[in-house]
Amino acid sequence: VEAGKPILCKAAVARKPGEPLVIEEIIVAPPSHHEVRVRIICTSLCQSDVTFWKLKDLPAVFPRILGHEAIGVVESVGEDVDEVVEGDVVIPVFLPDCGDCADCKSKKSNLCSKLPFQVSPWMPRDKTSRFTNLKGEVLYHFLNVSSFSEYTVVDTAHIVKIDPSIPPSKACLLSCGVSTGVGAAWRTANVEAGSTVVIFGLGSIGLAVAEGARISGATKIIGVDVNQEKFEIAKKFGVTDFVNVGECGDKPVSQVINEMTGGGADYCFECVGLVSLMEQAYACCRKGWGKTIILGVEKPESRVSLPCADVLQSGKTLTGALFGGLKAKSDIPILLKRYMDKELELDKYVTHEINFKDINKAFDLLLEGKSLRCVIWM
Ligand code: CXF
Ligand code: ZN
Repeated sequence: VEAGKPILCKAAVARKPGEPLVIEEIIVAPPSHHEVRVRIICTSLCQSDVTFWKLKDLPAVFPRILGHEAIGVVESVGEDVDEVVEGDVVIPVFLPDCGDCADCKSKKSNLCSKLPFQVSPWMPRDKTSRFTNLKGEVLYHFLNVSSFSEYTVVDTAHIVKIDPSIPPSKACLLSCGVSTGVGAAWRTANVEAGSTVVIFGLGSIGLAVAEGARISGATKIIGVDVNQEKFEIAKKFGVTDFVNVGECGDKPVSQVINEMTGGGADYCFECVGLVSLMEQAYACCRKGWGKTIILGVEKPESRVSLPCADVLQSGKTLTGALFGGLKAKSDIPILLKRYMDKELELDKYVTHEINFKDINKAFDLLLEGKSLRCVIWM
């Protein structure tokens, strides 16, 4: 490969909704202004990849290169790039951090206003693609990363340079899911020692919230799920108590939790993406200071409905967060240090490791509920 020249490499292309990805030869254009071309070391599968892979709604965004949780090496840089050089190890992140705008400069926001986050099929700055195939067909980008390819192009606002001594299969987890959960407990909620926390949904995000709450010193961490088997796994992540939604009888789950906690939890996290659970979560955070944080992805047009009496009188807070409220460039290195200091545990999320050619296996495992994180080696 040579800087400034197109690269021919392999990518796993999503051609039709819900159908297995196809490994194809593709052409990756050189990075443009403020962009870097990255050789992916490994990537992992996040639920959002599956969500967009299944999406049938128009306008259909296929063929597309999915994947957004990854780690790689800078192969070449475009013009006006001084943050990284060829050979630097980087983590791509779906959420931008330009460092320049009012939001990026404020510690109160992680929602860059220079390159506002949107689920777009293009590069964020010039709204074009860097991917074509040998027939000249354009392949769409995904979440500003598209890591299911040996090489990808990412805007510098979406990369974080990291210490190269960190094991890649652990570091890549901080690119999306684990950071989102841990960050939600740490940055969005700011869970204090002694807190009571409730987590709705014990998938990777919920377990990462538990991890963040445990590190923050929460004493009671209640996991809520429909699958009893999740409790055993969740204990390793700090969950101390379990509520099986199927075993609440006639009681709404919020009532069960209000009874267990003597009036509600300090922090409730919704990690499924269901309006009904968002409402239940709000109903069982404590009056006066309870905070409910939504991380689950519902249909964008869905509406949450809250009793006005509670909104006015209860003093509760309801909020959501992208990427757990983390600022990618400054917070990922902190989380990596906490991993190196053996405070943050990442190894236990990696339930499977496979070769890139078997990428469809990662989809099967996640769909069957058999994996937390399946690391895919390029
Ligand atoms: C999600 C967050 C909500 C929008 C789509 C992407 N993040 C990563 O998986
Ligand atoms: Zn993700």
